[in-house]
Amino acid sequence: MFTKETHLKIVEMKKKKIAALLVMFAMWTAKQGNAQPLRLWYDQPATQWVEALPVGNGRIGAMIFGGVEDELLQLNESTLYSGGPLPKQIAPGASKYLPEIRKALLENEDYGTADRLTRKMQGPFTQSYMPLGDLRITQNFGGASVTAYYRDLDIERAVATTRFKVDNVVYTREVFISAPANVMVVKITASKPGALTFNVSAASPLQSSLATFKNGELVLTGKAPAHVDPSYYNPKGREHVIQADTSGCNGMRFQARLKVVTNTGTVKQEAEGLAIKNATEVMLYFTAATSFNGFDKCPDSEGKDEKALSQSYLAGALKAGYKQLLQQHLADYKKYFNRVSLEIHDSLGSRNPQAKLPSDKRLLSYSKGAADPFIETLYFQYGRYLLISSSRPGSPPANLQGIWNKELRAPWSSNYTININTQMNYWPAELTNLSEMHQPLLDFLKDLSVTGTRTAREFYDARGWTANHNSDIWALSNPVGDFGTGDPVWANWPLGGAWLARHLWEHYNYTGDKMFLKKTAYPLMKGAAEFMFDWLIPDGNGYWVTAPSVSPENSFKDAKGKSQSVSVASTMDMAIIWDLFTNMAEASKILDTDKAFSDSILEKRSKLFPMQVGKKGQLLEWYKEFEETDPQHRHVSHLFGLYPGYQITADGTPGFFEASKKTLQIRGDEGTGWSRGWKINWWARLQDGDHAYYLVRQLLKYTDNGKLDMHKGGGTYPNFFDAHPPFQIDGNFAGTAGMAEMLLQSHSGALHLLPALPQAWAKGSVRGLKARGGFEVDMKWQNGKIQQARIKSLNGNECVVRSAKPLKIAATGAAAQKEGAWYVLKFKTKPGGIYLLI
Ligand code: FUC
Repeated sequence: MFTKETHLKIVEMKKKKIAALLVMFAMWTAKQGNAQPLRLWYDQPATQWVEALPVGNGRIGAMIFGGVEDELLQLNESTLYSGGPLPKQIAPGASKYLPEIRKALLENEDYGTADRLTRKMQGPFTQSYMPLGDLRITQNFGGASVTAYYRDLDIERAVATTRFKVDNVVYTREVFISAPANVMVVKITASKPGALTFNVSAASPLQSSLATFKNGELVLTGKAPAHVDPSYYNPKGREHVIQADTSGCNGMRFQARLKVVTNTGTVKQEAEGLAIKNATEVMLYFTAATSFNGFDKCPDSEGKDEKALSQSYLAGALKAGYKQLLQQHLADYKKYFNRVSLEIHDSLGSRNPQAKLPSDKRLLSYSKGAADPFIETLYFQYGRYLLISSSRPGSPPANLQGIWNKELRAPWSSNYTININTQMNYWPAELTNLSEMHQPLLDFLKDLSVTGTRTAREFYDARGWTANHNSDIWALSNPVGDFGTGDPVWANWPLGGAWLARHLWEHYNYTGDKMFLKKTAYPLMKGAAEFMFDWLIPDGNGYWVTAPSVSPENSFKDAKGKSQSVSVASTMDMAIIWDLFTNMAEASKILDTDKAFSDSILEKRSKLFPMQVGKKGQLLEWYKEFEETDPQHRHVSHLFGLYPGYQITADGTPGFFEASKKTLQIRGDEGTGWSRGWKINWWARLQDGDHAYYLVRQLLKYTDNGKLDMHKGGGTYPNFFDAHPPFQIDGNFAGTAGMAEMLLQSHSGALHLLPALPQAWAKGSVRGLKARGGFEVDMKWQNGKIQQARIKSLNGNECVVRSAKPLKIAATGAAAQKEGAWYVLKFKTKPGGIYLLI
């Protein structure tokens, strides 16, 4: 008889079985784990910057060359910029050109006049991100031969090691940069007692002076210029680097400090540095601080006390000592890094002959076609490593080069380009479980909204806030171009703030943090929406349009065949506004606030100038079917609605979904690093795993700086930095995000498991990816099909899972139903609940 007891027994047995399955699953993913250690390693020192290895804590950054007799650690501090706060007024009266521009565009289709007048609506360029200096360790071996050379960057520990042998002595240098202690630690050892004799010194390309002290301390004190022009702006007769600003605010101060600690040998003070003799183990503790005191404070007259700061960081580190610093660093770093693991099955595993190659040669061999999934997982995790190392709460957002820059006039000022690059830096943040690393960008938006409110009023006669093509640590938001020399195709583009605002919304989506939505996100999103509300104008045919409008940074041919860029309602403009208005309305519903405003933006949204499909079946980039000046242009801005937006989906807008595919086919797979990175994400959203994978391989194409094709030469440097070329970190981040997007998507109301799995990734597992709605997802798959998924519900929201193969909930047996092309499984969850799907 089926008694209550039998029933309870069955329930108990089932529970045990599920518990056992969960344990097996955990063991399986652990075993699958990283069969090969996640390391970049080399058998020779770096001979150029893109071979050096990056370490960082969001604040201090170092590029380690691993030289034997001459070791170079090129240093950065993430707040060190030229310039100072922006004036309250930039170009009074700039908005007065708008009526004339709009008349030229809407009444006369006179793009030339519109272009000419739009140039009058420009302000200054941004300032530049500065290098801090070089730390040199010189060890003279008198030409003795070096054997067993090895250097690596262990991204599971965020520790870099250089090791070599001279005269039978093994010398080791180990470097890490601790975020909790804000200090870089270099541990130098010799295998033979007393064999360590070297000099350490520091210098800066900025105005600076070095002081050395008897107690083994070295202090580099300096000042950033009051102004630095972008590297691409070189009008004759102009000083491009201005050290002092006698009429306004002088530049930022900095101080870097290093202390040598050793129990063995001697430390001697010399004019150029410190001389260490006959030691066995030596610690170098290095830290740095600047006088940066916020985007609106003069870093000189209102600056922080960089001396006191650097002293206190160093004192703290010395008090803690090496052992504790290392422990603290590892605990802190691993807390973030270990949240996600990815394994793509390699049938040869560690027997793969590629595994014996140093990382640069291995990458080269991979880019010539070798099957080596480890390179892909390494690249994926390297993106996460770079984000943890360059973007920490309290630091500025990661810039065009993260935090690693050696040049006074770096490419594009190593600043924020917000028509794609800065946003791209943060694509992996939420999805790959690094929500905290998103914080610097979200905090920055508060600053940007302050200058952006002035820009909205002064340049566009509108409420709310806006930002254009570029920004910097001073939260510049005006159209750049130095008052008229900029090309509107990039300079005049007031959509940057609205695009950035979606990061606030996504942070809420992934975390479910309602307090954040209410206090931080909503007011900023609303300000961005108010600007767009005012910026839209009627086109006379019943639609709301933007004018002037550009599609970054592409141009078209007008009726006379002349290249133009300023027109009306570019597809990207409309897509960003649609995205913002949609998210805003949703946020207002969740918070139960501002219904009238929400209704008004939804009303405008319903009459936004629509997306259109052109003669070739492609999505149109502009409001008319113009001929493109460069049909293979690296920007494909009109696909914003496909990714990062979600206006275009397979089920919701199948026509535009197909047109997006056509657009990408016409554009081709070439491009800069970031362009290829974006394409991975687009093909993932188009659910074409093999095409996405092809682009992964394109992005990982080895490049060693030999040739510089600025527009189509994207790839990966020997140190796995993304090559635009030159180096730009955005491609690294887009690559990581894209690989995750191939495995998990959650933008259209469901957790889509393995939406774009390529044939090359037939077997594998992933642990810890995050999905919107507050879920953490582990999966394993085989023969291209999902085997099991484990979903942790963080907030107790209802979970909708979409997959190609029918899944059921192990605990209840509830099975997925076929819906269109997919199987869909819906279930209620409890906060903290774990659900095994088989
Ligand atoms: C945009 C891109 C360039 C480059 C620069 C930093 O202007 O078009 O390719 O990435 O940003």
